[in-house]
Amino acid sequence: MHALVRRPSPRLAEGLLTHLERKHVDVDLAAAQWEAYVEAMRSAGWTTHEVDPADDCPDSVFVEDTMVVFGPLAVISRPGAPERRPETLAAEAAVGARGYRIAHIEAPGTLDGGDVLKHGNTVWVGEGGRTNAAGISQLRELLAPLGAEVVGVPTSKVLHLKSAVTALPDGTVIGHEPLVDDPEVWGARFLPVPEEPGSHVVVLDDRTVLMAASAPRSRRLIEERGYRVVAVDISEFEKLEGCVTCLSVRLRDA
Ligand code: CIR
Repeated sequence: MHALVRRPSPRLAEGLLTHLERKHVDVDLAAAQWEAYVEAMRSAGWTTHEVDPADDCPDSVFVEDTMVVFGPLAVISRPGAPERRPETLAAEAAVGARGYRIAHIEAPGTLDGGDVLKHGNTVWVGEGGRTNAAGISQLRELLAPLGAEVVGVPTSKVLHLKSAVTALPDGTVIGHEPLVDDPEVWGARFLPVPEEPGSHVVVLDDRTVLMAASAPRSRRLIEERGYRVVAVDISEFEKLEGCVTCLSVRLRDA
């Protein structure tokens, strides 16, 4: 199991904000939290590969947004925020070096990896501030030959679809309901969680998920369903609208 990560920029504190007020970001603490996040992945059996840093891009640590990986294909994104577009270059080189076939989202399409939730062959894509309809239809065409069904999901209350919902290994979709445009998209598979960061999980294996330490009540709910939860403090990234999912790209299909 392999994953891409990217060391935070010294300019992290200048990261973009859409839904939050700017708060002081402690860049040294962020660096320590990032190391602990990477260590948590390694302890769970993942080999991490660093994408070359992009020190001029404050949001580059949120490496998930640079691509969508499905089977043997890496679709390099065209981030909705123009400031973030230079981030994709080194990310493409890193995933290419791991043997992935490369495709690109092209103008006028925009798409951020944080808007893409995969489970099995279903790929839900948030259409909102960062990802547009053209980006979604390009992704649909690129993934259709691989057997993926791409489903567009309106996303107006949060930055990215995965700021509102993610999936447990069994396909249960967890979300903090006030931030989900339409939970009916997932019908009976939808499980509400009591805290916003409680809706963010990184699946480490069939029984284990990584979560933010800021969601203890949601953590208990997930543990009651039989999962082991590894919790990490990512407070400095949360101040920049980042969550556990955005800090890595898992390549286990490679
Ligand atoms: C941004 O606005 O792009 C960053 N400050 C946060 C990106 C978080 N990424 C994610 O949720 N996938």
